[in-house]
Amino acid sequence: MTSAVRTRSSAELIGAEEPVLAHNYHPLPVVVARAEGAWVEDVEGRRYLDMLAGYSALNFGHRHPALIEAAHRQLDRLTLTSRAFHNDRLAEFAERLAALTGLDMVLPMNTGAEAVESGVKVARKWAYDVKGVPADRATIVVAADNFHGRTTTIVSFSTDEVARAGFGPFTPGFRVVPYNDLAALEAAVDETTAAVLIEPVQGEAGVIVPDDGYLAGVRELTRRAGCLFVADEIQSGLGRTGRTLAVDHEAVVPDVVLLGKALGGGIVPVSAVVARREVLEVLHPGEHGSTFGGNPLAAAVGTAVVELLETGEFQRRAAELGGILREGLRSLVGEGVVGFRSRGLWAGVDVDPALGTGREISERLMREGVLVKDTHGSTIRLAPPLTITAEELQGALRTLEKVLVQRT
Ligand code: IF1
Repeated sequence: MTSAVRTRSSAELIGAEEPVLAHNYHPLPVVVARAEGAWVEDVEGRRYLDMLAGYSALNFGHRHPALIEAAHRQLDRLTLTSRAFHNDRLAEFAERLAALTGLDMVLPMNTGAEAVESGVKVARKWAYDVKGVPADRATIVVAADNFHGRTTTIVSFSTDEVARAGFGPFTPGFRVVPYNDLAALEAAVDETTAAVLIEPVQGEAGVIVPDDGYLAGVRELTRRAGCLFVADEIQSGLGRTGRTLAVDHEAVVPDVVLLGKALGGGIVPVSAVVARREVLEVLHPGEHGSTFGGNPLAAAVGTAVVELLETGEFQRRAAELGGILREGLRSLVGEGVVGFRSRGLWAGVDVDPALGTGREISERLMREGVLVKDTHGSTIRLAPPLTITAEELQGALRTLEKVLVQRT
């Protein structure tokens, strides 16, 4: 007997998740059913402007036609071989991604955390095989308030108790220094240091943009100390800040760049470690791997993403629209906004705590048709798709102004 497939309401779907889905998130009470461009639609047909864009995994908007076409084309040909065999998509993906970043070699992975973990392993192996650090003595210097993912090793060097508590024992070999502090960084680097691993802009910490010269300082300091500069561009990269990579704002070329999120076009998980040849050549067959890393579907979508970025169009849009975002936020300072940081189409907005928590502001915005995500306290993050129009962005800013004066 076929039961009629009745579409459950948002409320019914939220209720149905409760007993069967791990409670590792506290989502806003919106159930998205379809999306296109910068807009999503819930089960009841209500539309929302997506100002989170999957934490920058949707830089090209929901279902960008060129990316969907690349995925469909590949789905009809080949989806997975494992790396036990070659596939006809991977060479072009690696060539064009290396060229886009100005580096030499690519290690394809899937999630951002896998790229970070792979970067840690490669940096350590480089320290032993190339720099000559004694076995198991390599150290990696990271920044306080970092966010690099959720694996046990990665949370080992997190300074966020919520991300760490209950997951010990932790991986040793990491030193934590304040972000945006070159003197502290210099003091932490020594002959055991394999790498300095930082976000060029700290995302989860609230879109913390370092002082001009910080990234160039890290580059010079690591060059002088003979250790690697590993830039985690998983959230800041691929057009978000108005340049291909956030490090481009200071014309800095790291030894290793970690990419993810938008590299998969919002369709499949695609991440990568992109590095100088000397670094990735420390890996030999059998020493590292992944079932899905470099699969033909991921490579086809990743190549289409790189192709979108090769023209510079999205980077220019993020820079231009970022000016509108910045001006709009500046006009709200003193009108409910106590401060903000922005770079390109990415902003961390500190709302007056008297007006509510970040969560409460996010819920008010949701009721007005705009989706954002709070980070900590009363800070919300704005990271729309780079395909958003100026009118849509100005509409979102007007809505933010409206909810800041609401008390409900
Ligand atoms: C969650 C945060 C953002 C990242 C950077 C590596 C990764 C991330 C700079 C790992 C991932 C995601 C994780 C997701 C929410 C989101 C997030 F709030 F967690 F911190 F964006 F700020 N490096 N960030 O931002 O990539 O393994 O997730 O693919 O865990 O809730 P991933």
